Amino acid sequence: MVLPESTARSERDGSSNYDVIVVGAGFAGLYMLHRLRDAGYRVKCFEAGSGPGGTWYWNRYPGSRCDIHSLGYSYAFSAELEQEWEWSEMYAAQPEIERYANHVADRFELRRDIQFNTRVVSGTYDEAGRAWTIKTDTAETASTRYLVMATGGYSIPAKPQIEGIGSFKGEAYFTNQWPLHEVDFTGKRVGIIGTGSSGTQTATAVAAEPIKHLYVFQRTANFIVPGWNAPATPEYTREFKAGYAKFRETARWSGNGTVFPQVSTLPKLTTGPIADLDADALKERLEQLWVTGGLYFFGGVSDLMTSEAANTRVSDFFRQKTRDRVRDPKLADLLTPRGFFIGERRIIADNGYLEIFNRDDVSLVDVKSDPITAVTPSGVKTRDGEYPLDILIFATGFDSGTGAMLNIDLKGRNGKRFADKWADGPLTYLGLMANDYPNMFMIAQPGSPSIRSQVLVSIEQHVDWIFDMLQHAREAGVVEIEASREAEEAWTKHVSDVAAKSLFARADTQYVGANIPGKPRVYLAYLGGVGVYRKTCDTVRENGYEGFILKAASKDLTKSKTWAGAGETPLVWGTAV
Ligand code: N01
Repeated sequence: MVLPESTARSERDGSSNYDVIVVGAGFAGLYMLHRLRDAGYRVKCFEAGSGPGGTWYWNRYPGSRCDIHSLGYSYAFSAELEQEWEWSEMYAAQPEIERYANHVADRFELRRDIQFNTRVVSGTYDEAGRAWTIKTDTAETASTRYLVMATGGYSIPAKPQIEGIGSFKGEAYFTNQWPLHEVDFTGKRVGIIGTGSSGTQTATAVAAEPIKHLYVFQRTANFIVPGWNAPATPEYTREFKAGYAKFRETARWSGNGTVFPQVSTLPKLTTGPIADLDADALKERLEQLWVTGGLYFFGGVSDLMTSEAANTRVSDFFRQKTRDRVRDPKLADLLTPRGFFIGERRIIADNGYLEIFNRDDVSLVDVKSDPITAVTPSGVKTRDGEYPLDILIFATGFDSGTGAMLNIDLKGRNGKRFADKWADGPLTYLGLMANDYPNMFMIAQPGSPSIRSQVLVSIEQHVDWIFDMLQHAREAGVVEIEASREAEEAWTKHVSDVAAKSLFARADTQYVGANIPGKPRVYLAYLGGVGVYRKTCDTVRENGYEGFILKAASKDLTKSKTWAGAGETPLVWGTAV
């Protein structure tokens, strides 16, 4: 195999020069490393954790579980891997997903090029050398022509602004930085702050432990749909695997990448709009959504995010279902979401969460009406009460989307700080690159479907696209790739225009940065849908990488600095199952 010039050079002088440095060994980083190394690039991956898996490594809290069928929430790039890996449950728990990440690392011999326990803290672009130099928290330095940020959308914990947060004398944990050791809940008074996906899963699992008492501190009640987790039976697995090719292809061109499997052991999901259905037809469709469970009704109700009438019908139905599951009407009322549309905030797929509130040793503390005023050495203080605790768990979310990119001190052309570039919100072309930051790619970051998509679908699409671009660069002798300012401006406007058409951009959610004080209000993900987005990226490639500035050693190979545009983009995020 003919190695790229930089490879040959670095192998000769033994320096830490790479063709590509990949930051992060989550699902994005693992696949990027695999593709590039297979094609002969000299690649190094740095990972802060002690093992692979990224988000699924760090979020090892009790009850952590996937809420999309695991046979779908897995890599599609290898038919052998697809067939050989056996999921034990329809919705796998974190330990099994982490085992899967480890299996992938072993099967494709990725570990030898991953340096674990090493966090990349900075990256500086050298314009003359057309290369990046990164530094790590282990005081290492390495250079690379290309930098790929596989840093995830949910990597940096949000820091709750609560007085005295560090003063608690008992055991304190963040769900997204859960320790590797076992936590013993026996006979303990446990408090959980936060009732998003992480908090509700943790609460359900902790309630199953021999605790003394569990206090769930809820500020906002979320929409809860049943997860219907069950063992992955041999028939279900066999049938799913037999239909893999079609399933994967449908997901690639779908709305948000989440596709309900057409497997005979599962209920059938009908798709289409519901705003105009008559009462009987509506009831039938909504009950079908209930037995289907999970997050699939984004596909099942195609007008969910564009029609207030449709959304209200679904929202009211799920509100009633919540009330039906909780015996005490006062508690049921507190647990019922109100004031926003279903889907605006992350929907929660539960497996018995609401029922824990039918027990005497579990209490809901409504911190909307009685706000938390402080964490004290002995527990949590609210305006009207005090809750002594042995264990306090923060399930308080993430600096979503932008957090990880901004956590690394990146300097592009003329030493320009990336944090300054994104000070008013993310600016990208296709979510893949940013002007003034040549040779730096991003996987599933803001400006792409990212945190509002089935992220494995998004990751594979990005990795394949970046790989094609690097192959093109290699063949054409390109040494510098950069998003043009014009294309970046046009794309960023497009992302914002598409979001403005959706009901979902209105609420104060993590998706607009509202959970982090001072974060600019920008819809962080592209809502055109993964299929539309894929088509757009493919067209850009077919048009000779329009919108990208491509420089060979002494020649400008740029085809066009402008992006031709996506035309009229239908809002299909919630459609196409
Ligand atoms: O975080 P969140 P998450 N006082 O931001 C509350 C993915 N995920 O880790 O809503 C009191 O959703 C906050 O209250 P409010 C998934 O994509 C997937 O749960 O701001 N409460 C909220 O209840 C998801 O979108 C899976 O009023 C405070 C909670 O903390 C993403 O990760 C599992 C507070 C934060 O909820 C993030 O989910 C887990 C305060 N000071 C996660 N500060 C699955 O696949 C914050 N809160 C199933």
